[in-house]
Amino acid sequence: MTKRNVSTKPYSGPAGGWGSFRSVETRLLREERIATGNAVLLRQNKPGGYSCVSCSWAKPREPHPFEYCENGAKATAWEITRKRVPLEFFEQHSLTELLTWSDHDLEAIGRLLHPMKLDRARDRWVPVSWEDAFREIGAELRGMDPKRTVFYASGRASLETSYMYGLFARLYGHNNLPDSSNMCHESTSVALPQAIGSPVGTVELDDFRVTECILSFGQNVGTNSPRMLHPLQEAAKRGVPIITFNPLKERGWERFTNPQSPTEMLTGKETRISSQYHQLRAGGDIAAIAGMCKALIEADDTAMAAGRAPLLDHAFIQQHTHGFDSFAAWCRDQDWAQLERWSGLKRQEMLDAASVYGAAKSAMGIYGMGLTQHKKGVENVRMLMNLLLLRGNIGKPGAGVLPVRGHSNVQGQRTVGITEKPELVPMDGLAEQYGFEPPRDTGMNTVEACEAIIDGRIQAFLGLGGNFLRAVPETERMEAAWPGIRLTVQVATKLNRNHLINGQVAYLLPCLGRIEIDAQASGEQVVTCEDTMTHIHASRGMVPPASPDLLSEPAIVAGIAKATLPPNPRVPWDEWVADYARVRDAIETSYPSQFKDFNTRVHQPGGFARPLPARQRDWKTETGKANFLVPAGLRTDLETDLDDPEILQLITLRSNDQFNTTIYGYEDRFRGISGTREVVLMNREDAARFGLRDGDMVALSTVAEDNIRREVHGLRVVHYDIPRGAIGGYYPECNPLIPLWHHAEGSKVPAAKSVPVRVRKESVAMAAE
Ligand SMILES: Nc1nc2c(c(=O)[nH]1)N[C@H]1C(S)=C(S)[C@@H](COP(=O)(O)OP(=O)(O)OC[C@H]3O[C@@H](n4cnc5c(=O)[nH]c(N)nc54)[C@H](O)[C@@H]3O)O[C@H]1N2
Ligand SMILES: Nc1nc2c(c(=O)[nH]1)N[C@H]1C(S)=C(S)[C@@H](COP(=O)(O)OP(=O)(O)OC[C@H]3O[C@@H](n4cnc5c(=O)[nH]c(N)nc54)[C@H](O)[C@@H]3O)O[C@H]1N2
Ligand SMILES: [Mo]
Repeated sequence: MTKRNVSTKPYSGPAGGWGSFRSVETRLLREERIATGNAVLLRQNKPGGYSCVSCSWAKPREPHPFEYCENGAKATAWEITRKRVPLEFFEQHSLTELLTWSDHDLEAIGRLLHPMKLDRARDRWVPVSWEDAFREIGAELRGMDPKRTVFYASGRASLETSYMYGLFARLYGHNNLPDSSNMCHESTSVALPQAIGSPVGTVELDDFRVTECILSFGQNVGTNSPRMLHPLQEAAKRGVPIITFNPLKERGWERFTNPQSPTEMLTGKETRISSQYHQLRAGGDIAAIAGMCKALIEADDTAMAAGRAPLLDHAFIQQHTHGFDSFAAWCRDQDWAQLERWSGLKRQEMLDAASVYGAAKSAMGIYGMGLTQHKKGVENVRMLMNLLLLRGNIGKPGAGVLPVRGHSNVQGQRTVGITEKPELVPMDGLAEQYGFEPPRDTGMNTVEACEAIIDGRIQAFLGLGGNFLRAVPETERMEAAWPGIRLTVQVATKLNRNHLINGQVAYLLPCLGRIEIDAQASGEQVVTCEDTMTHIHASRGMVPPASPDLLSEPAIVAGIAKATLPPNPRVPWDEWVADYARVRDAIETSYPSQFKDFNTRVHQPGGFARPLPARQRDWKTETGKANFLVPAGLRTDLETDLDDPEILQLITLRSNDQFNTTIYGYEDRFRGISGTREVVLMNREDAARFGLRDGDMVALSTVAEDNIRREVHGLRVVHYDIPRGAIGGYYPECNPLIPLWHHAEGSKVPAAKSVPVRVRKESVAMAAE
């Protein structure tokens, strides 16, 4: 393990700029891929090229010369690295020893090359042939109760693989298909159908060109979807007001220098992104939006009474919505003192935001985990919809809702059946297409799967990518319960902590990554993914596979499925693996309206959009209208007692140098934190209150009444611009603090953005590193 220099100093540069350029080149160098890397990156997110394996941001019809960002480039370098993990590595290192390695060091050893089986007695991974692995996994699964098995998907696998995986689960006999979305935008998938009858965002890239106002809530653009900075910058240059609500000053929402513009790079010109930046309380969004709605509704009342032009879109409300009167009454009843208390904003700030929003003919609402990962994450999203509906901001140019999805195909996986909810899957169609009776009962989502694992009810866990144990809450109890599972199978590209903690019988199956050439019987294959704007794109691998021993994800899913299920001539696993276009035909048969002419349209530049009724103001809700939905109260975080000065609210964050549990390095450049992830970001006044200086070491412990001890030690205090009462720490290091039951009502997304904790000074000298 390398020694790192720790430094925590505010960063003055913009998002993008030279910092971004240097970062890309360093990473390619580190993965020994400078020449190939730069050539490969030129094909990223382009027609005929491959889709970035990082985030799910839209891929434009007419791409920029370099349609990639700093973090997309890091993800590419990480996948096409020249570093390899030979079998000797696993002879040299026991799994118990590897458990002491960091997340970064585990993945940094490079690409996994060979299928392996756990040798429990020797505490090591040992080689196994693909045939034996499939046969043995199949034999295990055949002896189990399908309802006691879990098939997890992480969000990166293609539409083709995901369709096959979901079908395999149902042919086998269960709907236990939790996915990373259960920890992410599930609050969106629950709230948007209630409000507008469509589960996904409605904004298109073209809307950025004409919008008159952009509202952003709880999303970190500079780190998590940097390519969105291009349309944001264009909008900002047009003078479009951008209003941001975030407890932290995230650099991407403040200012940006386009690293692809020679002029901007040479002159150091920055564009200011947000025209208003409101550092609200963590969990203050319902109150902040309620304040804006109240301001608009009351100003509209006054305007109407005086015979002036209204502020609300009454024609839209009349024709297209339901529940306006009770929502408006609720808003009028709110008290400014309470709104200020729960939002952490001044009344004037809410009025300022409302008046700019109220003057714009069109507006879009962008959001991320800052809304979804709260106890009231579903209400947060519904509240944003209420605000948009007041002015008819849906289904017209420049307007709409834009949840920024995470993994590059997480949205698409749901589209083709990765879900525990049978009502979202065309079960009758599948029954007819494949001649079987699919399970109709609701399966387990992520939190429910974790509960079942802790209770010892799960016999097998299959992971199609991801790092489940590291991503979920309640780390300690989950790690303790995991070996109680009989069979665990992980399909992965790189080694992670979940591969060190295994079931009694375990397999680690290495697969091709999306950037690699995938040659099958019919030739080189393309795969497809859906971006955050419901556009479906083809992706063609372009570098040779890390090893000839790797199989593609469709081949692995088919291999396990064939070894598990009785033969069914209607399910041509081998033909599908030989030619993925045949899988796309099958998808089109199952989802005829979504995937019409799939194999033809997939090569269209910019991809093709799935039909989305809400874009046409066609509301697939129970009322047949878009619904205003009154929240239960102003609070999002029911556990935190604001009056108890000892309790702080922990926000778990991503750094600029990670993709979820994949830790590329230790440079959170925009936040000025370097060389460590073991930190707590703390308001100076809070720190003083607890007698803590910058650099002091502390432990955090969760406040909960269930008598379970949850602690994280050895964190270094960093004085930071964060509202009083809130602290920031990194995910996944802080996941041991999150109780499993601390999740959003209605969606069960872990409430990772508001964990009530206490802080305690530790005596350890901080100079340890
Ligand atoms: N480079 C990179 N890209 C990624 C990822 C990655 O790890 N690295 N992860 C991918 C995935 S799977 C996802 S889901 C997305 C995640 O991308 P984001 O949705 O941006 O998620 P987070 O980084 O968790 O940060 C959420 C933001 O919410 C703010 N916030 C916290 N609490 C509140 C609150 O109560 N109210 C408001 N208004 N704001 C709040 C935080 O300060 C932070 O800026 O990014 C995807 N893209
Ligand atoms: N406290 C806290 N917890 C969180 C969050 C948070 O904000 N705070 N965010 C949540 C969110 S939004 C998400 S999406 C989850 C993420 O949870 P996951 O999706 O489970 O985790 P990742 O870290 O994205 O998975 C990384 C692993 O995927 C494997 N991998 C990479 N590429 C491929 C591929 O092409 N194929 C296959 N088969 N495997 C591949 C590699 O082995 C790598 O180690 O975490 C959630 N957990
Ligand atoms: Mo996510």
